[in-house]
Amino acid sequence: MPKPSSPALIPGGVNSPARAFGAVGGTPLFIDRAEAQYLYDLDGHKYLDFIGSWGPMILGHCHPKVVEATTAALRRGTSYGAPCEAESQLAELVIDAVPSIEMVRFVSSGTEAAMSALRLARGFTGRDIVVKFAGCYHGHVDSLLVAAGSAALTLGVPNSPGVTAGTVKDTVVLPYNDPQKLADLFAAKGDQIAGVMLEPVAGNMGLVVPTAEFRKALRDLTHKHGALLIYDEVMTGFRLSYGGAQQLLGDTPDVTALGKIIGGGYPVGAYGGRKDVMAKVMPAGPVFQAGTLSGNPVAMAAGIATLKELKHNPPYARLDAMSAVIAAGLTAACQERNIPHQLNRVGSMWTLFFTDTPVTDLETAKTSDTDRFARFFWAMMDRGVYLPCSQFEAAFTCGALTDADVAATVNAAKESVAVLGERPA
Ligand code: KE4
Repeated sequence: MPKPSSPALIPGGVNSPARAFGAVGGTPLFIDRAEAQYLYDLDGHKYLDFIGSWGPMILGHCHPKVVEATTAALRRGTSYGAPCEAESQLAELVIDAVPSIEMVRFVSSGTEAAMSALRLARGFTGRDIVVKFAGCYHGHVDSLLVAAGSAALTLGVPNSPGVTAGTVKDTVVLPYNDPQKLADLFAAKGDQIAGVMLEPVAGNMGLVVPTAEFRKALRDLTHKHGALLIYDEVMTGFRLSYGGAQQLLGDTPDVTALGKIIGGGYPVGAYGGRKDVMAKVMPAGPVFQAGTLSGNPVAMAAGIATLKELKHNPPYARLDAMSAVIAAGLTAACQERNIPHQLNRVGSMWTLFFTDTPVTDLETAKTSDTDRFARFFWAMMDRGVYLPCSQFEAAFTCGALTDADVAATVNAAKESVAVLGERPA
């Protein structure tokens, strides 16, 4: 079987470092096909998929309604480079779902969404400084590739070569869940801050939950100083509830970045928010942003079908219940073996950290035993359970899972934890 892609053809043999298995060792699986809750590799092995393409596949793979909608769209042409009705249909669904979004612009990735939201915040306020939080990842936009999470953290380049000092001189990085440090910054430079961007539930340092105090400080301080509060919901949007993390938490940001699920597996990102802010986006306003494949009709069809299914048959309660059973099983398995662990979960996003320190930010996430995680990852893989290949990522439960799959996952976890070495105290 010829290698489908090799390091001789593509750097590292992958088109995104997050899937390079850098943190767990070994060679990435090459996937032949996916269906419902399963991935199938080139050798025909079947895996329960807890990555779901890093979030998009909340309904599972090849959902009939998504396949039907995209097949029909394909036959009407794949890209027009001109407005089409599907863009407005998906825009209406997004605006209807997320109360803080009054107007939305589609792009082709979460990176583009975050990058454009950042430019918009600076264009709207006329200010330069943007604030991000260590361990949060907003795609590979230069000015936010500082203390970044996800693959940047996993592979040890949270501050990538090629990002110049000039590019990041107006980026301030603070610790997540530290309202005092945020207040100190605003006291010193509040009138220079264009925006504060964060993952409202963080998934890119592993799953980290924001405190209510932190979220209140974010909203109060940005209001008080005229800075924009930007929720990067690329991962949490339509994942944690139909209205995203902000609906689940009861928050109202000024701008929201979206991606992943709104494309239903196709390349779609979006940014949206207050009408007065979005009115600054070209051609309505002066803030430039453009894209050849933005609003692509086939991608729009996938997003429309996905959001309609989520709206009319909301899976959230069941996703939460199944994830709770999995979390309880993982926790019990570690307790039985006296293995230091923290299980952080919000709905269908969860991470098992191998540390006895509560994980509330990047520094505490980094106390995890990543070697033990790697051994756990492979033990689960050997038992047909495909987890994210890094301690610093979130797992995603999908709606195609059955109760039998959940039980099999818990059983695989018990067997996998048993090989991790600790003995009862
Ligand atoms: P994309 O450009 O990869 O579509 O989105 C970037 C992005 C922005 N914001 C958040 C909160 C994100 O989680 C992401 C991308 N997430 C990673 C997984 N942690 C994508 C996986 C990858 O890079 O291959």
